[in-house]
Amino acid sequence: MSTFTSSHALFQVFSDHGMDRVFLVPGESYLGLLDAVVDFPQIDVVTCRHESGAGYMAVADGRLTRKPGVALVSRGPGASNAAIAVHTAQQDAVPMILIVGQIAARDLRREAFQEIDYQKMFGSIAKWVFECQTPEQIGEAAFKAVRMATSGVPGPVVLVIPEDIQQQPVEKPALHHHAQVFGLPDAATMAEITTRLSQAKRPLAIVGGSFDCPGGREALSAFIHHWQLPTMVSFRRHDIFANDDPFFVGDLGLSNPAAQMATLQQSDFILALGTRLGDITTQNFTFPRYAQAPQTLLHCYPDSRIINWDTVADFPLVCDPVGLVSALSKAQAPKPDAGRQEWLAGLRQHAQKWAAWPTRVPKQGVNFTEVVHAIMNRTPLDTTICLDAGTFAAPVYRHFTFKTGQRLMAPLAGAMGYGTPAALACALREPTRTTICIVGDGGFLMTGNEMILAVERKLPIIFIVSNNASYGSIRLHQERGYPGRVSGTTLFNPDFVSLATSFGMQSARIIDKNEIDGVIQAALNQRAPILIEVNTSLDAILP
Ligand SMILES: Cc1ncc(C[n+]2csc(CCOP(=O)(O)OP(=O)(O)O)c2C)c(N)n1
Ligand SMILES: [Mg+2]
Repeated sequence: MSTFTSSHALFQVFSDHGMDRVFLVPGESYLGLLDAVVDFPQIDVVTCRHESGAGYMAVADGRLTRKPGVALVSRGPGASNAAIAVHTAQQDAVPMILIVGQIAARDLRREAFQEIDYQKMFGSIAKWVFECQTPEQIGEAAFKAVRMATSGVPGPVVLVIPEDIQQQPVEKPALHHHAQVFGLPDAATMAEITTRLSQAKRPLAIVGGSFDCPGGREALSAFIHHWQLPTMVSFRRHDIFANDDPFFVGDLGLSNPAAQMATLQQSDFILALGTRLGDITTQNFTFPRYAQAPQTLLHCYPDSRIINWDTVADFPLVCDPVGLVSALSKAQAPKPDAGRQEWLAGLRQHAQKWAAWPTRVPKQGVNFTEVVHAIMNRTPLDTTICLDAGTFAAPVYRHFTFKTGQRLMAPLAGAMGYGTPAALACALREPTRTTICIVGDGGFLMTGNEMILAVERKLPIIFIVSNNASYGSIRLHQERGYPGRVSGTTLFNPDFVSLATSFGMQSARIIDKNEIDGVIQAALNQRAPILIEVNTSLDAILP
């Protein structure tokens, strides 16, 4: 690079923070940025087909790397298409930076061609929205974006850069954000926690996303075993704690049975570790009960905004959950006690009953639960399962046993269209792992075009499309609330197998349950991108 420009400053800061990939759909509003990235060969530029795909890939990449996933989009139309990813990053607590090219600074707020005031547009879904006004601000804004996206509850930041300030000479920035350090509670509080934990007769740990970091799961597992604590995972965080562990007692999700919840209410000490205790995990703020639970509540999360907000804790701990459990693992724990064993056994019974595989033989088509069962039986430990939103995913959440090493990438936001881009981002990062994308016929046609990247980059992803010719999840709700009045939920579909062939991919179709095992195994063996269309039964999911 001959002259160091304001756009170089942006990529310099990103590069200095180990951010080595950007996802984009180009636009004339950020030609300066596109030009500058040429001078950063260490940054992989992934060209996408739709800004929602680029945004979702950035969300998945941010979740995997714990560094902000970056998407670059054009003003107005591009930014509008990317909004779903900003929303998903917020709901999923994932660090992400959306860069938006903007109309020239001199024309701001004149309703110029494709102008949007992004502060207003993204103000309530992004952690921070900043529109740079001068070239000199860009490097500093990039630094603050990294800091904002990754600290506290991780989340999305939107950086808006007018086209006429992208190519001015500036000084090279030297800014580096180090992870914030949170101290552990003082010795007296730690002693009080261990005393109360030793005395607890019916303790329960609820564990969440903060353990999704190197060493996090291991530290958590050591702590749970040391203190012999029945453990539940928070909403869609199934892979935080091994589901075949003797202390695993299920997940807190959308449909926990009433009998299970009644037993859980009898706990006397809840440790909410690294979870925001959101509405779904807490079963609409009933467990732990809003605003003050009858149980002793320890709530540990590295953001003071979360602690003592919806649910008041007896031990409100704004610190690193991994550090906390590591410290508590060193304290003296009580000997196994018959009462606690009985409590654990009761909770395990509830979880196992709920997770038992059903056998429902549909009138037509394949029961998709059987496909999920085959995937579970045949996938290795280094498998990443990427889910879209829809009923096809229900058996994964309910019945799939995630073992140590297996990973779940599911949109906490319940956003359709996430599965395919997420699988691509995962396979780009970890091409030797087995990556399986499970998606419905509805969600697949939202972002499925991005699948071409698997062919371009030779990513051995298995795309499994559950085709029930319906927005099945909504049809299910419709049948419950308005029986027999089908409206707006039936889908007329293309031939997905031919579609995959036209993309230059292998493809297969499952129309009978006897084909499931063979097709899944063959796909796992071939280590090349493949799409499997499953002729999924709709009546198997309807009431
Ligand atoms: C972007 C987006 N639009 C709409 C919805 C509402 N929604 C949730 S599930 C669903 C249907 C999913 O259909 P499909 O992908 O075919 O999966 P199925 O439920 O049939 O298994 C819809 C429309 C959503 N969650 N996200
Ligand atoms: Mg469907």
